Amino acid sequence: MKKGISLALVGLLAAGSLVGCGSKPAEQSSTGGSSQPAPSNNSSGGEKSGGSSSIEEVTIAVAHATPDSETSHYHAFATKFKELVEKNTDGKVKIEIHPNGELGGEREAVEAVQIGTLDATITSSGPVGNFAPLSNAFDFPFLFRDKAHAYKVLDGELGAEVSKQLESVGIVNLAWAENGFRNITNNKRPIKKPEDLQGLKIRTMENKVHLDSFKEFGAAPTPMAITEVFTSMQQGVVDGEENPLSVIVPQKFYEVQKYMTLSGHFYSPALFVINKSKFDGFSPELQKILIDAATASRDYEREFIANLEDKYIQTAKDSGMEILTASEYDQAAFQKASEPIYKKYEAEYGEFIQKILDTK
Ligand code: EAX
Repeated sequence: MKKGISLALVGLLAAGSLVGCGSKPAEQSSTGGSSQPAPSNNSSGGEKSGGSSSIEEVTIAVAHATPDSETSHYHAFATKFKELVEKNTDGKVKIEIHPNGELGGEREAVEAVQIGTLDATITSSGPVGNFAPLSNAFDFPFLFRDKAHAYKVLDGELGAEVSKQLESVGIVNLAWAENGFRNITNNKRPIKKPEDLQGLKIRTMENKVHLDSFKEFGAAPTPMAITEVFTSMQQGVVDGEENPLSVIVPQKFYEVQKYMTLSGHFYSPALFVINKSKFDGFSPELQKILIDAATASRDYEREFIANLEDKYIQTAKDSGMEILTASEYDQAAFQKASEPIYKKYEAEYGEFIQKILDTK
């Protein structure tokens, strides 16, 4: 456990319950910024500890910028979280979901959580580096070997270190959820090697590592909030974008994109963040229920995406997209083109990235 994590958190995680800390005044934070809440030992997202009579009546607004359709991963997370929290508090705590980016894009939502005008949001790690720079260390090209590697890193000490940095700026990360391995789509041509991106206007998230990576690949990257992407592609403002299948298909990008390469060039984590002073103001018992529900929703959402992978691809195919699979594109060429990114950020992220690579 990294030194510096608050003793309260050690107690919370070790005891696997806040009851032991029940005597602690609610205003004390019971989280030291760990992103790895004690994994709930049951799928119900943690048991009600000692009944809900002592739970405060409160409504928590949760926003996300993805559709509220039945194949939308963040909506799956949010509805599972709502189900668990409302069940485990006997309805005393209400979760109000705001989908479809109705409260703005992801960077705006994280900013709103930070200043407290929004309680919580599910976001990709994309814009998070603007609040906790260390988060950008997760956004490097071809960094994670596979999802198991990503989960081990995110749910362990390295994820906790980034969450601790987030907490220092007023944002508590209750869980590292999943966005997924990102793929390139565009309207001009099949993308087999970096040269095929030459001159293409590719939308990226507001993330300096992603921007620099697509510059290195030869594209003309354009940072943009997800809420603008569909119309920007429809109007030709950008030629393409890159996203996991869990975004491309529910957002119906296949209606305005012809080509997709299953490049998996970045693994994109997601986070479920809540305003720190709001969270610290909750009773220890409610904090435990929220942490357990977030952990269970994280596991549920990861499985949800895995179960839909083939269906996402089939939907894109049936909608007329021309798809290049991972074995049909030149991954080695893209990895070679990524080397200057690692050199450029060696001083800032080199040590942390080595810890990620060393995580087996
Ligand atoms: O988090 O902005 C993006 O491309 C994200 O992948 C999307 O909003 C889901």
